Amino acid sequence: MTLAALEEDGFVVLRGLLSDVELAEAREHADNLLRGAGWGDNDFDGRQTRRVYGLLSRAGSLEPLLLHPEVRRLVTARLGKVYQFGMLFLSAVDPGQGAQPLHFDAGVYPLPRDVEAETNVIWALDDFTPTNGATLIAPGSHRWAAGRRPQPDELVPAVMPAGSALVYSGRLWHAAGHNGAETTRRALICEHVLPWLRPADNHILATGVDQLRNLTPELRRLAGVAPASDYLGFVAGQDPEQWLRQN
Ligand SMILES: O=C(O)CCC(=O)C(=O)O
Repeated sequence: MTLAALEEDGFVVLRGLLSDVELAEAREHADNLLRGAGWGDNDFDGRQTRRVYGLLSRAGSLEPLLLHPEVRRLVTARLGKVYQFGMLFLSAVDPGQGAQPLHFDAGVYPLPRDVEAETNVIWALDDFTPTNGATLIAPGSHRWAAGRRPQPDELVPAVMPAGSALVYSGRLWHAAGHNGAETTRRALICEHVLPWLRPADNHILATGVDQLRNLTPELRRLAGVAPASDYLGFVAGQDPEQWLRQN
């Protein structure tokens, strides 16, 4: 049912995926990482938005979110068994931040519009409300032809309680909304990309080989260490896991 909604509407909101403890721990870890992060220096990242990248070596209490089985079930259904993280970051949309420019995440790839190259998730670490910058989405826009852009009346805010996950197609038009509230809207944003595409973030470089060895095998695979198929993603003719054990 959730998969059918994701395919039909281009998004689905999964509520109540985290226990109170998991949510509290994720928020605390997010705050530690966000502390000291500066605002963006461009309109897309947000001049009143803080972003933190390079999460894999310090995922901590965010790891259960990155590997949540319900999200992974949907992503696997859309992308297949092998996929990798694309862009992965914490985002803190501070009060006063205007709405982000509309976009679809897979727009970074020169692919036909009907290819599902990405299935992504925005974890709400705070309640997402119409006033605090809930993500604006254009339902069904993942099926739109190239060149069609959403009109204002085609956008709805993805209102959801903290601990929910907005799972959406990389072809869905969306943007962070305007935060007119007095509190920050925090989110963990995680893209999942077909294994034969270059991911938007270079997780191998950001994490480093030594830290990659310390990740759980699943997180390491998703960092892009898993080959897309025999030979595609090998290191010196070897499967990367074997290479990591021997080097
Ligand atoms: O924060 C959001 O609600 C969406 C952010 C987003 O789509 C992006 O930065 O690419």
